[in-house]
Amino acid sequence: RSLELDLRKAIVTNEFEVYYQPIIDVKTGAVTSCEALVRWRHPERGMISPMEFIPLAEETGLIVPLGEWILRQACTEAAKWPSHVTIAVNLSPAQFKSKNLVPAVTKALVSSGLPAKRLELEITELVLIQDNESAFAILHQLRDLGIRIAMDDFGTGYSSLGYLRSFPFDKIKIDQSFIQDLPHKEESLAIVRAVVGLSSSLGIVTTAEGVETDEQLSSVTSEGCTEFQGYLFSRPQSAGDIGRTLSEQA
Ligand code: G
Ligand code: G
Ligand code: MN
Ligand code: NA
Repeated sequence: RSLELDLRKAIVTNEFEVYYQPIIDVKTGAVTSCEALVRWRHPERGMISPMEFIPLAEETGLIVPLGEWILRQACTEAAKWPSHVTIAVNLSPAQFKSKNLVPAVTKALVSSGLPAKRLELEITELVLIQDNESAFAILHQLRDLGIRIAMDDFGTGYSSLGYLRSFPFDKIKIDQSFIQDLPHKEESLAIVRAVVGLSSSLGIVTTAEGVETDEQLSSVTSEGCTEFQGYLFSRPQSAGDIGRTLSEQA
């Protein structure tokens, strides 16, 4: 059977689960936010990575109902966390083209009771590349609701700097490929330094992604990144586990 048919069925039979990865304030060491990362427990194939099924969900349009489910799930879970912790949810380009994104986000906030300021949406440049006028219009509507907008995987796309001029992003997530080269690869260090400098002049928070070692953490700390995320602190955790992690912190 094709993976596409399985994916259609999996939405109906609820084979997905949302995991949460903590994001830590570099200065205080406290968890400030968690990123929602979807998992698929396939009845025969076991865990399937989002790297495999998200692209398929995008091609088939199934990312729209799946993305709405993830948003609802993530907001509902986050509403139970200490109120200073925010939730970050990834959005795909297809969700922007669906015309239903703003109502779906609003519904997720209303049904979960999560205040808009505790929701952050992560987008990549791919969202802005095709029809960026309508994408920017949607982003402005979301931001007007009080939701924060983060630019994800920064540095891996084509024309990130122009997008920073066109929209007031709240956060830049520096792609893990730059962080994992630190501190020895000079080019990566120079790029991280430049991105942090640029972001701080624009009043934008920076998150270093994919921090796996103490050496990388001390490097992003001395470069002035605001936050970090990565296996060094924690892998993505189930809803139950992240609930316990956060209540131990509080
Ligand atoms: O842990 P990780 O393997 O979770 O995720 C792999 C890729 O899948 C990443 O690029 C991540 O952005 C993407 N991804 C994970 N969860 C979601 C989601 O809920 N929505 C979208 N659009 N992408 C996701
Ligand atoms: O594309 P996006 O940045 O949304 O997805 C984040 C991806 O990075 C997820 O697949 C997540 O599991 C993965 N990730 C998070 N922390 C680390 C890390 O420390 N090392 C590696 N290799 N991957 C990580
Ligand atoms: Mn992300
Ligand atoms: Na990223």
